[in-house]
Amino acid sequence: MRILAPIIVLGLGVGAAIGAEFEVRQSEKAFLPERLSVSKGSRVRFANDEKFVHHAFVDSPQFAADTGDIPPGEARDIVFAKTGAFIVRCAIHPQMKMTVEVSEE
Ligand SMILES: [Cu+2]
Repeated sequence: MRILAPIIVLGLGVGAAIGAEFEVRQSEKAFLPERLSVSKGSRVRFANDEKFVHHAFVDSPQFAADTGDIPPGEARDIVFAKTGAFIVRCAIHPQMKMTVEVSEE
């Protein structure tokens, strides 16, 4: 028999996968990890570890999404509904960049 225990997201480490949920940290004006592979429909949480606002977005011809401002200590999600490789940027810090690769489920 398989026992399903409750899973706590924090403490599993950078980029840890929980079902179709992933977490990206925003720390020292960088996204961690810099590259993440997920399946289509996955929810990626962007957590702000800093004392100032971040604002993650994707703007590609195939897929666009925007978290809006993410206040310090808070998180916002993006659901990646299309396959492809998408660059995530921060609207406030142009040097911040990561890639999310989305494959078929
Ligand atoms: Cu930022």
